[in-house]
Amino acid sequence: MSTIAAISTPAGKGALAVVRLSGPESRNIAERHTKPLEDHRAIYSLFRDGNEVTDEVIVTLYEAPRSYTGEQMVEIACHGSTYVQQKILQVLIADGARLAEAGEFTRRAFLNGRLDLSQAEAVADLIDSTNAAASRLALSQLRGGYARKLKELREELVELTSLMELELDFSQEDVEFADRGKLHELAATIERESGRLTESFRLGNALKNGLPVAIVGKPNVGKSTLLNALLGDDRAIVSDIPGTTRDTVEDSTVIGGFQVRFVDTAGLRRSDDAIESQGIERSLRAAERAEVILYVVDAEEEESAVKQELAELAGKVPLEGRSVIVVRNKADKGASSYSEGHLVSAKRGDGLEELKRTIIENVAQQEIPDVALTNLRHYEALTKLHGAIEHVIEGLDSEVSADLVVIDLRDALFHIGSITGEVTSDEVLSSIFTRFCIGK
Ligand SMILES: Nc1nc2c(ncn2[C@@H]2O[C@H](COP(=O)(O)OP(=O)(O)OP(=O)(O)O)[C@@H](O)[C@H]2O)c(=O)[nH]1
Ligand SMILES: [Mg+2]
Repeated sequence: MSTIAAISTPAGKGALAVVRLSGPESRNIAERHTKPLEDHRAIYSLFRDGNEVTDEVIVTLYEAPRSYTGEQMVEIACHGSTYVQQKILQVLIADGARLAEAGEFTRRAFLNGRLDLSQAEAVADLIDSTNAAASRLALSQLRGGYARKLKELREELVELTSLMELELDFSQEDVEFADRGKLHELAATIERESGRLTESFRLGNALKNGLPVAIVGKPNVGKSTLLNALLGDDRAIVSDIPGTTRDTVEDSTVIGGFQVRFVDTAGLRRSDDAIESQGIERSLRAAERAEVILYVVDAEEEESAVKQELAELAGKVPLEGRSVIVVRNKADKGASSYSEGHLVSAKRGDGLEELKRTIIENVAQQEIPDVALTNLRHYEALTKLHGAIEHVIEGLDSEVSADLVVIDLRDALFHIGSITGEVTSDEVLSSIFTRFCIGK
């Protein structure tokens, strides 16, 4: 195994920087330039390159396996000038260390069993997190709450599979080992738990990647003006020509501690223009993907007209499970007697604070769970697992022969193994670890 080195702090100048080494030669390479090191001790030392002193540093040795990667590691905290950082790194590389690839430290931690794959991914999420909720979820995933849940699920699956296989082995002798009632119960538990996890993805995803909010409505009602006002930024083009926005425009902001991802869309109308029609198609798809739909109308519009528009929308986009908020814009010009929805003036900024509060109301009211699915790869695997276990239950119900049921169970086991990394191809591993920056 080679010894790798990298600067683990952000690129550029800082008060301090950390250069890390991992691999069997870490200590030897470092000690050529510093005082003798002691395990798990921070040692003050000069860092020398031959006779020349490069910097005063604090060096910590971590003997295997008690280190982040599970290998022998050395961390050198130096002063953060770009010259000093680079110089130390160069000296270590001249001595036989190799420059680490992106995510290689964490990849080694995974390969040495220090982290499972879902925890390694949580490290990347934690580094990426920009709000309190996302960081809390990533930390909980890293600390293993989620891994424990998966392990339980896996154990239940293994138990069920082995019971079924036992039955298979003795099928000639006409004995039933586990009664079908018990098998059924176990399968139902797995189905319930995997279902609960996949359901947690909606909230988990909203917390991590931002709550998706689509702004839709007829042309010229002020959707783009509303987007800009909510973002506090001139993001989308506004004009009094209906049909200004042709493509979806996306940007996010933080509201009350939650990341919110707004998508402004092309105004909904019948159009003969091919490009505009495509834009409208995209609007509908954005609405489908959103958790919250802001349906914008003119404040002067009458109740019956608004109701009709909402009915049309419901005909094109399945609305159950999403909240639809009617936003009555241009209140500065006057308003009809219709009393529902939010009266705002995107242009003047009236009513926006209340609207923002309503947008995050749903997420804000939900308790942030300790275990929630935030990762699309896991979501897909768990959805497949859930499908397989539903098959198993059907099989048990209809007294299908045990060997067919076992095939579905093996399938389910494969999917859960792909999340934690027990059965994962090199390709998947590479795509996961290249998300990291060098030095992680
Ligand atoms: N008086 C008033 N005018 C507004 C308000 N909001 C938007 N407008 C005006 O309405 C016109 C259309 O605004 P846009 O934001 O481009 O409307 P849109 O819904 O994005 O239109 P499309 O992209 O064509 O679908 C512009 O002239 C805006 O200045 C408002 O609150 N009050
Ligand atoms: Mg627009």
